[in-house]
Amino acid sequence: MIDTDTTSPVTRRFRPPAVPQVELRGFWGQRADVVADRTVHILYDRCVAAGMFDQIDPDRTAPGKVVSYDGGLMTSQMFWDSDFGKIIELASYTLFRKPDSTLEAKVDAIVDIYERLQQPDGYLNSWFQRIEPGLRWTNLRDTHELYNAGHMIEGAVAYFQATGKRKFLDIMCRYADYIASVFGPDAGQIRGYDGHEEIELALVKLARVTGRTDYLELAKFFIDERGQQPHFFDLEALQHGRDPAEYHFKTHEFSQSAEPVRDQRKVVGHAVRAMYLYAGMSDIATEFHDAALETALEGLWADLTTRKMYVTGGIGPSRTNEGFTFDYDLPNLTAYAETCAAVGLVFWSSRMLGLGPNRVYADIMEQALYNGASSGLSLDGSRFFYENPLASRGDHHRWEWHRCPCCAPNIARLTASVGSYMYGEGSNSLAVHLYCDSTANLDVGGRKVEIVQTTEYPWSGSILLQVNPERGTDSFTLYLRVPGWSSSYTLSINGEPEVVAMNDGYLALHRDWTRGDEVRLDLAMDVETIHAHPFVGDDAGRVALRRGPLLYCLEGGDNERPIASLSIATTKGAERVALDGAPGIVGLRLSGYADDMEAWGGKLYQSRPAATKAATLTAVPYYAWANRAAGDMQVWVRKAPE
Ligand code: FUB
Ligand code: ZN
Repeated sequence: MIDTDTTSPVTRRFRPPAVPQVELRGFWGQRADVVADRTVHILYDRCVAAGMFDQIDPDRTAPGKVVSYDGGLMTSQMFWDSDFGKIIELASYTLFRKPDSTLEAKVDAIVDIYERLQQPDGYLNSWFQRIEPGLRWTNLRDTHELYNAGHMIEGAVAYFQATGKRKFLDIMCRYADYIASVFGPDAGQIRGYDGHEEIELALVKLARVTGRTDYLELAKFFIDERGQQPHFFDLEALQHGRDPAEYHFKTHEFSQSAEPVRDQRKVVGHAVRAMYLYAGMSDIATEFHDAALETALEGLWADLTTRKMYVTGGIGPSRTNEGFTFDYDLPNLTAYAETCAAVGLVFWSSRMLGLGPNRVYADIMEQALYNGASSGLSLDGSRFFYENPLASRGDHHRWEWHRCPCCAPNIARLTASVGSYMYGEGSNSLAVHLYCDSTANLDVGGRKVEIVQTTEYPWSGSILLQVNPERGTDSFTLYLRVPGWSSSYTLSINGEPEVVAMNDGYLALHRDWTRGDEVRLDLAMDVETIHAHPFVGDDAGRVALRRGPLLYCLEGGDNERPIASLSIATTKGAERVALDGAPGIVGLRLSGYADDMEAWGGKLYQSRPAATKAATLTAVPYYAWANRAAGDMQVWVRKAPE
């Protein structure tokens, strides 16, 4: 059952807690520490080195166009504001976790720069104020103007929540108010939207933190307008002297605007844009109880997760459009699977949980989070992947900086904010979506409840939750997710075994909770093999290894080479092992075969299969690959008959 709270200024279902409400320890605590100790400083320094401050600071000479155009009308320099927005958001989370006055002063200085840059009418965009003045709102299709605003709003909300400082939030409210005056259905307003979705979900965050429902209305306007005819981007091009037929990406599917969003059932175009749009749609469906949006989202979800998603939760196989192609097109070696796209899938799935606990969404959120998104950040927090292939010949390496630096701050801000994805707060219920050693201070319809999780998840499926209502005793429903990958589970409360009906993959525990109540959930966490749909040609005859939420892969450094010559015999007797050079990470050792290459010789073909010899295979979690010696890698491994 879905909770509603009619006393709230905006209609309420389940909402995520703010990041500072959840103190992470364990797996995500360690990752969040790496990001706080290292990544956030590295990213700030790289923004300095890339000359980004020269663009945003009105007291410096503007640098001109310094990043080359990448086809069409776009350069990543146009969205440097978004990089600052993401870095402020990231720094906010890390500052809350680890106060650092030097970092805080740096963020304050960026906020001061933006305050000086902001125009009297509220407009704020360093590209159109300093590099291409006079072109404000003339090419929403290509230039990321509202996308930049969205990321800066997200940064402002996070900074306010982490530090209590309002300055950036006020700046961004002024800008949002100005945007609301420019865009809308009335005469003299622009009836349009951005080519790169982002502002929609950001406005929902702004509405939730300020209680301003007009920001929700603006987000809904952008969603409702998308894909209407006559097409806004065609009208805009004509109005500003461009030929719509010369659009670089040829089709409005690229920006999910080929048809109105409520009619959409196929996931198309640029993957990150798609995820950000669906995330915004989910928020609006949650806030407005919009059944037509829900229907569209369910169709889009089915299309993505049954035909277009890698087993890692990576999405968007093609480099050409940074996005989707056709059904079951999931090549491994050439997978684009941009880090931001998997991060975006986490955003979308988490927001589907606003509609109520349902593991259909939480399972995919977890799959993308632990695998296709987390692979984007090195274990030491200093290097990044833009593309996340599922196989490598040893030539795919992490980079330190990219001329399109979107992925690095994206995976870093997600890593630092995992706490907010773990729970949903309802008016008379709490949902636990993800497990991790942690302490959360949550809100149940205005009442406070602390949840302490003690667990070694994801290495173990044993979870102890202590429930501590502030009132001493409180009555509400605690929803616990039982992941789809777990073949069985046991539940006990205060040591007494409990049998509770499962709805949509969640156990609904309704009772009078008393401070100190203990819930123990033990999830079976077996090593299993996954098979792909027969139409995924690359994966035919192959299996992927999974244990709990983690996908595994074989890396050259741990195995006989080349790993293409290896096959898995069985997962029976698979052992958990420590890995050289990856402390704290659980590897898997299992039995298999290696092709006998000496016996094969130099031939290219022969009329019988290669002879094989027994081999021991060692697998590493996919998120942790490419952190030790460079080498080849495969997620999908040939399966030998048992
Ligand atoms: O266009 C902004 C960001 O840069 C996109 O989200 C990424 O795909 C990259 O193109
Ligand atoms: Zn990216």
